[in-house]
Amino acid sequence: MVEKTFCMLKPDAVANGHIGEIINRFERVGLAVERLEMSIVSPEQAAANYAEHQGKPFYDGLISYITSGPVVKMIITGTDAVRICRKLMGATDPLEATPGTIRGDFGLTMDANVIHGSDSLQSAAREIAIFFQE
Ligand code: IDP
Ligand code: MG
Repeated sequence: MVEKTFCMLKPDAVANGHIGEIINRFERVGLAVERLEMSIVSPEQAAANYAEHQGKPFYDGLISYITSGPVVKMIITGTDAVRICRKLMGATDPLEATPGTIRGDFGLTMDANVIHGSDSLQSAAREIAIFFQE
């Protein structure tokens, strides 16, 4: 099924100059970038995006990290876009992420793990609304 998903290159990916290389990975499998914007995530957007993690030990650090510098927000479209994006991203912890995945190739720690991607169609719709007011 043709789907839309939300992906965000996190502040470390932007600061380290990996925007182009990461976007290329989505394009080369045949997914399309439908919308793209660089911005700073507001505290309200961060809290809404990570609502499921509120109260966890890493939550405060996660919110300060995701709001710490520019990110690149994207709507990615294509067949099975949600699951294909998650596959290209790799495991949450770069220590577990396979080489060849985005987190495996560009990340070292769970605190700065390069990229966010919606984990379901429902999350994608919710996150697109948070970040693109669609
Ligand atoms: P996901 O990004 O692969 O969907 P989630 O479990 O939804 O992973 O966690 C959201 C984000 O919170 C992760 O990408 C990571 O940046 C951060 N995070 C998750 N678990 C930990 C942890 O145990 N320590 C530090 N940061 C964490
Ligand atoms: Mg998640």
